[in-house]
Formats: sequence, structure tokens, C-alpha cells
Amino acid sequence: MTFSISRRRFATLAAGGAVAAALPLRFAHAAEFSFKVGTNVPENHPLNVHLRKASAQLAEATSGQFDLQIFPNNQLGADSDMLSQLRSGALECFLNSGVNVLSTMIPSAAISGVGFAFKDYGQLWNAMDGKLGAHLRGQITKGGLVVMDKIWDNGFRYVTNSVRPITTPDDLKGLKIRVPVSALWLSLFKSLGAAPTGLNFAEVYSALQTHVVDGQENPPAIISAAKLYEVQKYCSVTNHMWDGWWFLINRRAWSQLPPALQEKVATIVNANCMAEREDVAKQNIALRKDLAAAGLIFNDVNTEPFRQTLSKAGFYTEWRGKFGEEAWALLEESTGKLA
Ligand code: X2X
Repeated sequence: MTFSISRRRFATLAAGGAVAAALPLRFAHAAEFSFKVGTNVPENHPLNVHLRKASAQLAEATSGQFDLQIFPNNQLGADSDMLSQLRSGALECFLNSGVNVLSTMIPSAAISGVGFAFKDYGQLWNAMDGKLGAHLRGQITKGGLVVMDKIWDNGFRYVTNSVRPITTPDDLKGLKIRVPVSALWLSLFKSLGAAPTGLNFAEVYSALQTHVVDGQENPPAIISAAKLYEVQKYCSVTNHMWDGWWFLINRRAWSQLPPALQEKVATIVNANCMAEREDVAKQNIALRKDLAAAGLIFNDVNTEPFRQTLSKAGFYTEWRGKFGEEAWALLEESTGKLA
């Protein structure tokens, strides 16, 4: 084991201890309802920062009746494990996108991850807080899960790797790159000529460190929080897709909460999601300097040739067929014509 891994383990254990003490002491009685929530990113990512705020506010607003216990950084297992736990009820809440492992269960929820679809956050929030988001939540609900209205921001994604800067689609040729466990993600990078492998995020740092893969793709907040700059050299601002986390809840667990409590939970969770979006927006700007100072070599990217490569490879036609005309029309209502 390297120093880096044992230090990461230690941080995980220390974080677990801090979380257990989340319920303020004045609510010393056991909570009537105790929900665990699992996430796949480190303790200090804005996702967990704002979930902790939601947890404290919920304890306060319910006088300790409802306890939200946060388990960040894959403490409960990798995404695939947490999804199984969520479905069985062993885990009450889980943050995952429709494009990540959730897409193995509900393929139609992945449409927000189509490559180069959203041009900026304006277009994106308009879609996800509007008709497209409502459509996606409908798919997730049909799949048997409860989902909160607001999607938490992960971000527009950049490609990092240890071989060369990515400035044209040719630079991706044959690149061994990790993507999440998802048909859409694999298809996107295959269509761009790369050699993608689907891995859970829990395995990314060590896969990069041991050169099982040469690269990965994630937004700056994750590259920073998960210290991926320690094991990567180049960071190319490809913005090839956006992704976020739905706040998913096991249906049986949710139905046990009285309606007034359900409303409090939803209001507080969604309000903290909006604060998380603001924090990520700030990090998107601030982190470029910090990550460059930590040794990552940045380059900007003209995305047009990448879009053209996808079009020529039949990517848009294929996924339009898979998602169907109705869903595709909702997507293009926000993004403009894609295919
Ligand atoms: O698995 C990833 O790369 C991550 C953390 O960005 C997602 O959850 C999609």
C-alpha cells in the first residue's frame, strides 16, 4: 500500500466518525426516523458539504425526529453496491445520476448525458428544472424509486490523462480512459475513437495510479476533491457532457414518513441543492488556477470537431433511436438541433 492510499483510508475513517456525531446533543433521544444517504465523492466535495447542512437543518426543523446520516466517499460501497442497497431498502437514500449506474436499471433516464448537448448552465438548468427534468423524474419514479425535484450539480466534464493534451478528436485515438458504468458513456467515448472502460468511481484513483487506464473525465470539483491531479498530467477543457446527482429515496422508507415530514425533508434537501449549485459554479472558476498550481497542464478545446466526429460515427442517430422521438424532442427543445 502506498502512503497515498493509507492516507485516503484514514481520511475516510475519520470522516465516518465526524458523521456519526452529526445529530446535535440537545436532541439526545433517538430519532424516530433515521435515513442513511450514500455518495460517491470525498467528504470535502460541495455535494457532501451541503448534505451536511441539510442534515443539521433537518435535525433542527424536526427537533431531532428525523436524522439524515451522511456516508460520503463510497464508505457504503461503490455505486453499483449502493444502488442495490437502495433498491432492497438497506440504504434509504443515494445520490446518483440517470446517466451513471442508475442507467443500468432505467436506461431512458440517461438522456441528459448526450455528448455536447448543453452549451452552458443557462440551457442546462432550464432543461433540468423544466420539462426534461420532469420527464426524467417520471422515468425514475416508474422505475420504482422516489426522486427529489432538484438535481445536484456535478458539472461539465473535462478529460484528464497522463499521456498528452486532448485538443482534437485524433488525440483521443486509442486512449485508455475510465468512464462510469454506463452504456451511453461507453458509446460516447468509443464513437470519439477512444478505448473506454466502465469502472465505478471508487476505483478511479487506483486505476489511474497503477495505469490500468491512462485517463478519466470529470468536472474540476471532483478532480480537486478526489486529488486526481496527483496521478494525472493533462487537463483538457472538453466540456463533453454535463452530469448531476439525483437525490434518490427507497419508496418503502419514504412512505413511512408522515406527509408533513416528507414535505420538510423535500424542502430542506432541495434548498441545499440550490446552494450546492452555487458553490460548484464558484469552484468551476476558482479551481483552474489551483489545479494548475498543483501541476495539471490545462488546455482549452474547440468542441466543434468533436461534435462532427460524433455525428459521423452515427452517435446522435443511434441514441435518438434508443431514447425515442418524444424524449429527444424534449432534449432538443433546450439544446437546439443535435441530430
Ligand atoms: O463516477 C463519476 O465519474 C462521477 C463521480 O462523476 C459520477 O458520479 C458520474
